[in-house]
Amino acid sequence: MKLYYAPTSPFARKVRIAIYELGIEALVEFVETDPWTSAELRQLNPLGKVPTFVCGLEQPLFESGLICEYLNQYADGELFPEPGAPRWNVLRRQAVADGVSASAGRLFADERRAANERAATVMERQRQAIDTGLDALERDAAALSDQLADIGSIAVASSLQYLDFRWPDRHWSVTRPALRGWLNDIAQRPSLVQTAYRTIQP
Ligand SMILES: N[C@@H](CCC(=O)N[C@@H](CS)C(=O)NCC(=O)O)C(=O)O
Repeated sequence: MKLYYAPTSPFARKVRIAIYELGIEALVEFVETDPWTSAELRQLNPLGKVPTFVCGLEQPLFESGLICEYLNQYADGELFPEPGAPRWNVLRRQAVADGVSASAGRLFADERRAANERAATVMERQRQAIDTGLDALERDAAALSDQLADIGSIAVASSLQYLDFRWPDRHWSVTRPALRGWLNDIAQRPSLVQTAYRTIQP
C-alpha cells in the first residue's frame, strides 16, 4: 500500500496519524509528494491532491476521510463507530476539524500573495470559520479521546497542530484552554511524533 502525502498537509497528516494508531505503518510506503508539481499524482488522482492512496483496489482512493475508512476496515480498527449517534458525533467533529484545516490552508496561502492579489473579504471569511470552528471544538473538547481512538479526535489533533505549525505566534488557545490541555496531553503519542509537520525543502 502506498500513501502519497505532503509533510505540510493536514489532510495527509490525518491519514498518517490513523495509520500509526491502527498499527499498520510497516505495511504502508509513504511517498512524499508535491501536489502542485507531481504529474504522477495527477495520473493517480484526477484532482491532483494529497492524500492519495494506492491499495489493492482497481483505482486509487483519495479524500482523507475515505482513505481512513478504508484503512480502518482493513485493520479491523474502531476509528469509526458503528452506525448510530456516536458515529455521527465523531464524523461531525471530523467535519469541523477538516473545515478549520481547509480554511487555515487557504488563509495561509492568501497571506503569502501580493497585497493586490488578496481578497480581504475572502480572507476574513476564512478567519471567521477558523474562529467559530475552534469555538465549537472547544465546547466539545470533553468528548475528544486522549488515546486518539476515533477519527474525529485524530482530525482535531491534525488541525490544531497545523495552526501551531503555520502560525506559532497566533495564540488560538488563549481562549480555548480545554483544547490546548487535550493537545498537550496527547502530544507525545508516537502517531503524532512520527508524523510531525515539517516544511518542504525546495
Ligand atoms: N478534502 C480533501 C482535501 C485535500 C487537500 O486539499 N489537499 C491539499 C494539501 S493540504 C492539496 O493537495 N492541494 C493541492 C491542490 O489543491 O492542487 C481531503 O480530505 O483529502
